[in-house]
Amino acid sequence: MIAAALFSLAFISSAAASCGRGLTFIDPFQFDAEGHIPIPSFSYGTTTGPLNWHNLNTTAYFLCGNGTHQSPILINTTSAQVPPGSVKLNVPNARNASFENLGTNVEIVVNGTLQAANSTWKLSQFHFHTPSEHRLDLGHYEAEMHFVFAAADGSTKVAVLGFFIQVASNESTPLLETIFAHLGSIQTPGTTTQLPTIDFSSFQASANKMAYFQYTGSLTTPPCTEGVAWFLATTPIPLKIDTYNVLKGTTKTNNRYTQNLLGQPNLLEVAKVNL
Ligand SMILES: *[C@@H]1O[C@H](CO)[C@@H](O)[C@H](O)[C@H]1NC(C)=O
Ligand SMILES: *[C@@H]1O[C@H](CO)[C@@H](O)[C@H](O)[C@H]1NC(C)=O
Ligand SMILES: *[C@@H]1O[C@H](CO)[C@@H](O)[C@H](O)[C@H]1NC(C)=O
Ligand SMILES: *[C@@H]1O[C@H](CO)[C@@H](O)[C@H](O)[C@H]1NC(C)=O
Ligand SMILES: *[C@@H]1O[C@H](CO)[C@@H](O)[C@H](O)[C@H]1NC(C)=O
Ligand SMILES: *[C@@H]1O[C@H](CO)[C@@H](O)[C@H](O)[C@H]1NC(C)=O
Ligand SMILES: CC(=O)N[C@H]1CO[C@H](CO)[C@@H](O)[C@@H]1O
Ligand SMILES: [Zn+2]
Repeated sequence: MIAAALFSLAFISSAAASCGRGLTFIDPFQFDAEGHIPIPSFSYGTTTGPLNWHNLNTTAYFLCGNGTHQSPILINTTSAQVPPGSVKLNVPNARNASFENLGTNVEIVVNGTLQAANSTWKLSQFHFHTPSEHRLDLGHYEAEMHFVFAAADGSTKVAVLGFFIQVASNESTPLLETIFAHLGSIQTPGTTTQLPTIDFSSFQASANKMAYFQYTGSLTTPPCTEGVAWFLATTPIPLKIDTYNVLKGTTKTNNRYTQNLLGQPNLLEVAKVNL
């Protein structure tokens, strides 16, 4: 058993980040020789899952096991917020955007900007977790969407704009319905499809009217980089149940467990000491 585990660890290559995908200072983007997207070495399974990410590369993934400002976290209705108008998302209509199955999640690569926390940020991609990663008043939502940004000034600062997604029988979010209609084309990890023009105007108009929970945490996937400016919409967005089932059938379970309070020892350190 141990020999088998060591054997498979020997084949784990360099860092491949899902949440940080496209941030070249974290995860240099490249296709393999066949034009497929390389699949990350970490997973949401057992020995390569979130409890053991730090051991997949104790140098590169050190913070996954030892960071003290890790995400996701428990949020509650009294957590710090920025009011409506503090966050301005601007995503022009995207033509021929790539929709990619990274194995650990599905992402859409589009251009756009965010203005928040007195800074301008450049959109790298957005992707989905099922169920949600953050929990509100202890409860998960069915999914969570992450728009990932790099600082526009060229520094290595990262921001994530997150939205809880709640299933509904009577309403949905047109942007999500448009995108998820193409999930059937990327069922195989490593595959990609091109999307027809996507119109973000109504989604961003409503996003720009929302209040956001705000805190500084980390990427929720290896290398679990800290100093990430998080903005999480206080209002969930709806998704039709049937569409949600197609998303979940593709992404399966891809949420990291909630981490310790900001500034407190990493939960794995706490468990190690007390085990
Ligand atoms: C761990 O990550 C470092 C830095 O990214 C890299 O140089 C090294 O090859 C990785 N080690 C393994 C075993 O993958
Ligand atoms: C709400 O969250 C804050 C910040 O994490 C925490 O200090 C507070 O104890 C929480 N309150 C409840 C009722 O859970
Ligand atoms: C769409 O993007 C793909 C991949 O980047 C490219 O091969 C193709 O030529 C593009 N099509 C159009 C109409 O721009
Ligand atoms: C994003 O911008 C780059 C550079 O201007 C352009 O080549 C690319 O086609 C744009 N992508 C989309 C989806 O519009
Ligand atoms: C943005 O700038 C204003 C004015 O300088 C300041 O009061 C505010 O605290 C800043 N907000 C953030 C999130 O840095
Ligand atoms: C859908 O149903 C929910 C729960 O009953 C309700 O809160 C919401 O307003 C309804 N939405 C529409 C568009 O009818
Ligand atoms: C190797 C290392 O730096 N370990 C640290 C991990 O974090 C705990 C506190 O949470 C420190 O006590 C350890 O020294
Ligand atoms: Zn994410």
